[in-house]
Amino acid sequence: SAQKLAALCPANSSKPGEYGEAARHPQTGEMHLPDDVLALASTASEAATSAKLGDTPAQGINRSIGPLDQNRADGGEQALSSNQGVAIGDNQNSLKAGIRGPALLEDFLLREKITHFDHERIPERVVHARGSAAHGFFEAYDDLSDITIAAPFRQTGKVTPVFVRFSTVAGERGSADTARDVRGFAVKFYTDDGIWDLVGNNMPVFFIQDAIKFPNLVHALKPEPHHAMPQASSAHDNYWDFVSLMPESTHMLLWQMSDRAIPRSYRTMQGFGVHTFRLINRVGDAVFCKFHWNPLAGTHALVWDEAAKLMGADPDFHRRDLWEAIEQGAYPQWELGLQIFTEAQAEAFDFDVLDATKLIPEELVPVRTVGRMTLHRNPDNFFAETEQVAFCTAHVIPGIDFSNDPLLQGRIHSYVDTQISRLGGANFHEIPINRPVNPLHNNQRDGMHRQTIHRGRVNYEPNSLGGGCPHQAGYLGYASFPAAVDGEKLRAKPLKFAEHYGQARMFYLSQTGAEQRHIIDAFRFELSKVQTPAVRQRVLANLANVSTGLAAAIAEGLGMVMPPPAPVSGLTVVPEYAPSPALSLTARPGVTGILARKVAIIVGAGVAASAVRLAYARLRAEGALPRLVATRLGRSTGKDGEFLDAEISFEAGPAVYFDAVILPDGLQFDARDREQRLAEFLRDQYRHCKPIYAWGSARDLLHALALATTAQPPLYPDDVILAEAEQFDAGLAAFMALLASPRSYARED
Ligand code: HDD
Repeated sequence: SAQKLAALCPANSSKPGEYGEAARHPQTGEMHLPDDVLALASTASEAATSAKLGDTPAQGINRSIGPLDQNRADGGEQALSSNQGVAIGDNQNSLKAGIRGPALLEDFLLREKITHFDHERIPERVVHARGSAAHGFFEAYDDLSDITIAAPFRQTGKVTPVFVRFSTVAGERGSADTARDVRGFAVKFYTDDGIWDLVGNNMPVFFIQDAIKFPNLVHALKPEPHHAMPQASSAHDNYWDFVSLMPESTHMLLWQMSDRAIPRSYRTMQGFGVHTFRLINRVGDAVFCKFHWNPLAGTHALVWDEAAKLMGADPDFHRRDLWEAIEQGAYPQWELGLQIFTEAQAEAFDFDVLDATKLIPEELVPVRTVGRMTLHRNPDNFFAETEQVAFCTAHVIPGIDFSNDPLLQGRIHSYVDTQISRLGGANFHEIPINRPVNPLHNNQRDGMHRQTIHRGRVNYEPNSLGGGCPHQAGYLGYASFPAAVDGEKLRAKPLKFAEHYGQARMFYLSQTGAEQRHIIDAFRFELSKVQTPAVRQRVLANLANVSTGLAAAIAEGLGMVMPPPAPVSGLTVVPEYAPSPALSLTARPGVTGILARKVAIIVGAGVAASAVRLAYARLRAEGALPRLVATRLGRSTGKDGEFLDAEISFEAGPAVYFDAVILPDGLQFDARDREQRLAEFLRDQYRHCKPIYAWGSARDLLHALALATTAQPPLYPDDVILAEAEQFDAGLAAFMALLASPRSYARED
């Protein structure tokens, strides 16, 4: 029955059942959007777009998983078999000569199984090895065909399937998610005109200006070669040695030391294409473009102490968060923004748009929002999809072209090349997750692991024996923009590339006080791990050109005397940019309220159980994820005689798992909590600047720990809400409003 099926399926209705009868009929790739996505789509300002979406026949069809169907397998109610389809009668005992005798060479079942196991691993990505991914779709708000013929923007409401992989850069495949690091933000669009990969990061600038430096950057960043330490961290001598000798990295270092490097969730970070790209329209006109992804859940970060604790408490924190949000139907969403500008405009900027260490302030070129991406389906299999997906900057489609950014130019080569060794040959495009959803025909043949069975005798072009097919697509094919090129062949860079400090300073001055403080703390932490004083000095000397206040504060934390500023290239003057408010994380509070926010409600004997249930229900109704946390699992009786069943204990659910905490009336320290985990829980919630709500007698707990001020509503200067028992409702409403807003760092002052 439908009910039985629903019970077997996870909460996310876009996911097929995995067990029993439901698993035997995997859903087809023609996946229609679940109602809840459509409901999400009709939120406030986007109502008009959603109405338009309703008109398109393509609506809600995620064809990216269509090609995966034929490869998806479920073993439910099936017998074991070998790779050759031979049924296996005994999977526990190898074939032996006599019951206590040696194993026989002829045991082909043993040998097949062990051989396959021996070769289960493939090389991990040389960077971005640690990642998590999901399926989804992109919907265009407008018809952009006056600007580009790129398929996803061709028509209002156009839906294009996507597969998105988020990652850290430095750590190995099994490293912790919350390391301080740049995050990868790679989007594969399965367009009508082929695959388009937008392989970006969560920061809009990069460390270096030319791809030829990339191997050095990565060698310096990765664990040092003699002892393979540290893991997933830039806090070591080699890294800071390299970047201190590379002043062009200064701007990126400010981003890397900022809260951006410890996002709260993949769902709450921006993405950027970084480079300048070109968009080309039907008549061949081109404009320059930068790509921005803005999360509808707002931009939120962890604090460092929390990130560090999470590395131990849950190394999969971001992976789990993404997975759970999608399973629960709280689909992560981003809007795509374009900064569009002409070549003539670009020439007037005092930085070079081909220099990936520079961004274009939004005040200079506004961001036009052109569509929205929703991730609504977790992969079926991590290896087959998330591990084998191959993103390549060379994958562009008609309407999108490169600029001459020397970093991008090198990337065009690197990604295809790396897949050849990582995925075992030139046929990686045939791996199901990498296949385009439109048909492809060419004369490329053979090679390792070829899947396609080409028919016919003709494997060349031009031909007459095959009727001239497959033939050139002519004007319908990909056309590079005919940009004029002249000059000498040389190894050099443009003059504007020589200026390294102006935008770094703009970024620093655009941060709030708390954000600036976090940057200083991060530099202090990283540099205190650097053993070589000369390296620390060089970093400080570079930073002195950004802000003497910043450099001096770091020096003070390291117990160092400020060195003189590093010499600045005589070829340039450091421009003074006005602060750009859009560069602060506080600029994007988000529109999805408390969706998928995790709230701990601490329970135990004698609490106001009915009110707890009410709070639980209200939070659930708004899309938050409350959990009842206690010293021990199991049932406790409230002061009103109602029962509550604790879902998780303090050991298994430490404070860092949650975005906020509620302390119900009647709660007391539990004598069985000998390690004082509740106190530790509350101190961490406080230290990490998360909302705390206590009503009735539970306020005493906070007073006992000196965590509550005496401020009265409506002023809660440090996000600790205290309410009388009878004001539970008003307190809860104030708490939920805080939960929807960015953290307030007032407690750090
Ligand atoms: Fe890169 C992976 C992003 C510069 C060479 N890069 C990789 C991934 C992301 C980025 C998100 C992971 C893709 C995935 O999830 O599979 N990389 C960037 C950005 C850059 C950048 C935003 C600068 C703007 N990268 C860059 C340069 C080079 C590379 C300059 C080489 C010249 N990147 C690679 C690579 C990787 C990679 C070695 C490793 C695994 C892979 O490609 O598939 O080819």
